[in-house]
Amino acid sequence: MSKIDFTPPRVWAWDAENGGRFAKLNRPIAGATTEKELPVGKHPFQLYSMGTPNGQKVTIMLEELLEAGRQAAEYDAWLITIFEGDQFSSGFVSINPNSKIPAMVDRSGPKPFRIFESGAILLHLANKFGAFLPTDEAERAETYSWLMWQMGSAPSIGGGFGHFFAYAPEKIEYAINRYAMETKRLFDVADRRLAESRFLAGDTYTIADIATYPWLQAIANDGYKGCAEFLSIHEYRNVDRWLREIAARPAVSRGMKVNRVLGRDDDGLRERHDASDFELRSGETKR
Ligand SMILES: N[C@@H](CCC(=O)N[C@@H](CS)C(=O)NCC(=O)O)C(=O)O
Repeated sequence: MSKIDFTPPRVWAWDAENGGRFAKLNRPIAGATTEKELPVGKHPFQLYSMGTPNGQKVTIMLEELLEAGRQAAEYDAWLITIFEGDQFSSGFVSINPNSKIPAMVDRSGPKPFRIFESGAILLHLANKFGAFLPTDEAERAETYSWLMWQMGSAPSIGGGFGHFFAYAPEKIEYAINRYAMETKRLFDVADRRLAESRFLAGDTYTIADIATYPWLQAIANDGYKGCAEFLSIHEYRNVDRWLREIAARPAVSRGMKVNRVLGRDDDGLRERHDASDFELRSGETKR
């Protein structure tokens, strides 16, 4: 029977085979499935992530801090391969009970502590280093607003549009239309804002731009094959101007590569443990 004719039963039951590409990954229960500790490197920040847009937000931030000369932001970026279920290991669940990348351990002080959720990690780093977060109260409020706008939008773009356009085992017209409309609406929100302002929160580059860039560039650069044309992304001229300006930042270029194992090109850096790792051949890990 086609899923279009699906009549929900009174009580939902889990069909482990019915998740398409995600069948072996997503489950209706939380918690660890395997016992495995996380590795720990030598730097103050230990990041456990993968180079998806949510992961790239954090590696861009860390690279921006290093670019700004903040050596105390040195980090190890360990690869968590979500398609192999690494996010369900006991070690990972202990730092993120939600089993999603990115998650980080701040070991800069005497007592290490965890931080999960990309927006929380950006805020933690911005506050800790006093960077990419304006000090003026109104500008700071604007930064919080655009940051949370992005955090609220990502599930519609990735989990909604991306999932139904690229990954779902069948093309469901209703779902694709619903999320295409929402994704275009979100691009229009950004486009109108960027018509009046150089960056999302105002004149300065902030964690709101760092959070938003990986997601909007993924759609603009056809991260889901055919999506840029499908959504007529060329119409969003101000988003395009902003994407180009951010893409030109050296720290962004480095941050986008860290823990990246997916994608059409092969310049991803599987793990990052030292600034010199960016000189490694693609896919190589020095350890
Ligand atoms: N709101 C979370 C979302 C994180 C998230 O969805 N991560 C995805 C990769 S982009 C993931 O780990 N998925 C694995 C899974 O669903 O099991 C954040 O921003 O940190």
